[in-house]
Amino acid sequence: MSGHVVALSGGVGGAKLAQGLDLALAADELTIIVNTGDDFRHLGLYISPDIDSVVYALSGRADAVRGWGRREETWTFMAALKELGGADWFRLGDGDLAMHVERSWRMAQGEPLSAVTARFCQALGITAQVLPMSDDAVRTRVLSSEGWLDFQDYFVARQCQPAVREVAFAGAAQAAAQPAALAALARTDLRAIVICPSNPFVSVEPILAVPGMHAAIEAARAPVVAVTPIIGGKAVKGPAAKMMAELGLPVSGAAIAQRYANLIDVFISDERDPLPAAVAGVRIQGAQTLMRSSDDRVALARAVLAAADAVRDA
Ligand code: FO1
Repeated sequence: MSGHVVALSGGVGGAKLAQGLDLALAADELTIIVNTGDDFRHLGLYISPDIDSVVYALSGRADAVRGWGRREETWTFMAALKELGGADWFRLGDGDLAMHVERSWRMAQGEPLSAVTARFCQALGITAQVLPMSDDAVRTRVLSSEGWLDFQDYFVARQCQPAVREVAFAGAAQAAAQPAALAALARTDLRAIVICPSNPFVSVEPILAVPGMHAAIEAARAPVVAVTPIIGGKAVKGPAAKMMAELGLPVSGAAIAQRYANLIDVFISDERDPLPAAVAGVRIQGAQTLMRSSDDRVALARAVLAAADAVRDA
């Protein structure tokens, strides 16, 4: 079956499935709408961590162990910065630095984030359309046991240690959804919308908080499939499980399925977990969701597409 696929993605886990979809689909069949709630300015540079992760994954440059940044990275800049007494809590590798410098000066000239991202994709041979959810600033903030924290202060500087009480998306109400993202969701040849196995609270929900995005997904003429970021009561990477516990939710795929219930047609749980109890209007099925290799990514992408096609054919 052919048709266009739209994926919603955060960083690490989302980028892996985005890469699987990219490998499983033809060149012009994939649009990825990426969370920009983690973006911030650091050392005068504009950093867009989830866009970076998706671009590195799709161009085969991602570091598999750290989950962010480039593989075969060197750290001369960070060592020199440390010698000068500079801020070394957020690590920018030597190769990665090029991305942030090039992006920052272009944005300072007035180029929007979407245009810079498209430029990078073209330069790195990425054929999928990679779109920031908005070109306007939306900033994820965490109300924690230590008060309100900007996202990277919570995530990197504080290593997700403070307990989370609430998550907010500053600027979301005033942000304009990326026009190309709305256009992709409105396509008549749309085959599937995929919610990648990203953290629901800080990676997927910022995208849904941009006005028009939720409604565009609801109105889309294609099945919506979400993949669990929780396996065996744990997040594969990152603080999703810890956050769920702190927000008073059961740490399970079932709780994620419930959270997305009004938006999705299919929930893909990990095959090692017992299938979550029925959620009204949602098909629940198991698949191998842990993506260790490129083959795993493609296999999961194919399982997701097959699940969407089965809903369409039913
Ligand atoms: N994550 C870390 O845990 N420590 C870092 O020093 C760090 C640096 C970094 C630099 C560029 C970039 O694109 C991402 C970076 N990340 C780092 C990852 C990132 O902050 C988070 O993984 C995402 O925001 C969550 O999706």
